[in-house]
Amino acid sequence: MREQLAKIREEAMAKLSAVSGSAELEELRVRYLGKKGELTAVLKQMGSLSAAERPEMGKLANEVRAAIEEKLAEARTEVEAKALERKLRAEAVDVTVPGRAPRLGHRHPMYVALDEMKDIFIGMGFTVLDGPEIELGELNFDRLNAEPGHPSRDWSDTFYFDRDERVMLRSQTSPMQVRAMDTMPLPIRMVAPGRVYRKDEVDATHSPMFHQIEGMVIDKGVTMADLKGTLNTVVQQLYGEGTKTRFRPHHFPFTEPSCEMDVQCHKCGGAGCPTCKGEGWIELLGAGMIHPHVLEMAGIDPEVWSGWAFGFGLERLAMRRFRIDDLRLIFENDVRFLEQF
Ligand code: 2U9
Repeated sequence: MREQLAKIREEAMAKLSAVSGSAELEELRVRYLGKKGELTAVLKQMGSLSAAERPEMGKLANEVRAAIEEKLAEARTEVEAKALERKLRAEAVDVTVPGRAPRLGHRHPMYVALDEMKDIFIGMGFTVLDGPEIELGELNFDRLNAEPGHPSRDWSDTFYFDRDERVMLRSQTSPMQVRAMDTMPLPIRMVAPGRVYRKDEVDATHSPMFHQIEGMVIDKGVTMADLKGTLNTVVQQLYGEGTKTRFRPHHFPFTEPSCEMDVQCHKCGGAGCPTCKGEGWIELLGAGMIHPHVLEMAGIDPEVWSGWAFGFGLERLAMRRFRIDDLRLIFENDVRFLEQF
């Protein structure tokens, strides 16, 4: 038995000195110290020893176990250190290698124009609202005074989801004004930018999806003078101090009276040139005093409250601002085009 123990010790020491990985280490631990290990097997034979031999052999066996445990711990420390070193080497980063500069994008030119617009209105105390692009026909048409049979409700113009014309892709952002009237306390000053949809064929100036920004003010004693004053202020900020505007009468079902606003051509100063098609003026937006019936439908008393509203197309604004001559370029998302702004 003495020889057996000496052999186990010698062998274990040799094997543990040459161990190379943690799996092998575990294998050796089980082999020598495990329940079914070599040392346990020897100890099981203790019963056959004489009472005089037993303590001596027990002491020897314990020494062997202690020696193997110590060596095992030593080998484990070494294996772990080697593994850490390997990992560090594999994951090393050479901080002296020159970096690769990331290609930074920027806002789409139309959103540059939109953000500028939002800033101007926020500066005047307007709230910016966002709303659904899938709308109820009721909010998009009925509540805006566009009666059944109104040309804008035609199937050739509008994307409906059902035969009853109950659900549709909004054709204007105006339903957001209706939602505002239904939910916000008076007085209201709000703008609603967003996508709108109309069944237009794609060409240089048309797209079945485009963006609008519309706005509305409702308060006591609001008049056409407020409309003109506010929109003139917006134009001065957009196109510079001293930019001239003119208002022409127009018709919309949701405003009465209605008008369109032109800005004097920035290219020729009003003399007439290709940019303004010889007119000297460029159409910018539509506006008007909110129709009393539109206020009534929202439960707002037109004898007490009055308001004005406006709407314009964002693509046209961005195209003029950045001198883009084809609407399709705005939506194609060709980086070679977008990079220029
Ligand atoms: C409510 C009351 C009034 C919104 C308005 C316009 C005039 C207008 C178009 C111009 C070109 C949009 O991009 S475009 O197609 N819009 O001219 N929009 S007044 O008037 C409202 C809206 C909601 C309750």
